[in-house]
Amino acid sequence: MKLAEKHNIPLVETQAGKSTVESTFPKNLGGVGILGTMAANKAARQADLVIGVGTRYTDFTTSSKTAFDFERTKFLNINVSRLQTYKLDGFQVVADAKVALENLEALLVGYETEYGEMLVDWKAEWLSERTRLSTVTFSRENFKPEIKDQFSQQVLNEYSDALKTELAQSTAMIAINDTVDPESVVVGSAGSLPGDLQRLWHSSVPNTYHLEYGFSCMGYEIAGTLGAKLAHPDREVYAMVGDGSFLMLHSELITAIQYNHKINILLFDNSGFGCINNLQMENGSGTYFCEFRTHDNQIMNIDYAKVAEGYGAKTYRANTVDELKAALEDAKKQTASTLIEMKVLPKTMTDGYDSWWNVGVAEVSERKSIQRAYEARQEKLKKAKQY
Ligand SMILES: Cc1ncc(C[n+]2csc(CCOP(=O)(O)OP(=O)(O)O)c2C)c(N)n1
Ligand SMILES: [Mg+2]
Repeated sequence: MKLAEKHNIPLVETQAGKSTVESTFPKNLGGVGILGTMAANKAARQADLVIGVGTRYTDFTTSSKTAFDFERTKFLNINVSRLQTYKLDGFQVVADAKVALENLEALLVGYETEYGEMLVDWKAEWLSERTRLSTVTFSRENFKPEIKDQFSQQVLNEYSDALKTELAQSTAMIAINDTVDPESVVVGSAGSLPGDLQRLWHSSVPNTYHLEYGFSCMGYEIAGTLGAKLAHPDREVYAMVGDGSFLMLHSELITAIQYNHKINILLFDNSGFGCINNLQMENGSGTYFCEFRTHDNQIMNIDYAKVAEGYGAKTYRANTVDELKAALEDAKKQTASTLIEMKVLPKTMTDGYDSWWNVGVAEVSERKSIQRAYEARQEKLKKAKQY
């Protein structure tokens, strides 16, 4: 923070690094890469030097090696793991981060980056985008551009009718951020939620954001939240979990009830593997078995609150922002574990900002849409750093 402040250096975050520095810190432009903010991705593209502090430069951080101007940008990698320092042909500094940064500070006396007021403007621009995302409303006639437009209006209306909701995921996410105590810990792992969390979640207290994004393993969310509770018995802990991840693994909810460690589960039910459905549809396959529909094509509306109630949790159903905020306030007062079920519309997660993910597409297909997606990927790969 000192270095960023003194020399006007933008600070961008990875999933593992988030909540090391408060979101309110003026030079903190938020998440970078595939799940990053517009502000952080702009700063990354314009940097001539990237100082990687403990980062492993995963595919998500580098937008599959397209996030930076590799012709020009150099990398200085500070890491306790020698292996990690070699990444992106970086200058290798095997050291403790704090010691290395303090040494760097001594060398930078009088230096200031050329970002100037741009950092202030980018941050302000992103905050207004975030505000816009906090009020996304579904419309029956005309869905707005912030809702991914892969499903037709008719299909979205069908979801709205089946799930009896008009709630957008990004709206719900920011409402939760506004309502839970800043010292509480949020835990996530898989689905579309990590993207919304990395872009939208503001941490104002250090070490309150815990994302398993090494493998993004579905089913980690509730188990990880129980772990966070054991580490922080005096804080509220919240699992951010999709319906797909919940179905895959939630048995630690029973362990939490059994041993009286209170956890809170925030279940975002969009009736499907939403992010995988996005990948299918963005890459020419169309929708393929990732919507939870019955044999006769009816959208499934599963009563997850009832499931958790059966285990002995205190449960809520919240399909509007007001219901959600009331449920969160009441959940804080409980001593037992809680689950808040939200029915959210598919395609209302946030989208990328000048980023790209190298997703495999079949090279051979009779489908024109897949052939086009394959060509587009090959084009994009030309711009990615090659080794
Ligand atoms: C153990 C495991 N299996 C498969 C995957 C691949 N995968 C990532 S997200 C996802 C679907 C998640 O669905 P859901 O939890 O409902 O989240 P949504 O995308 O709908 O927000 C799948 C199958 C994974 N990350 N982990
Ligand atoms: Mg889902």
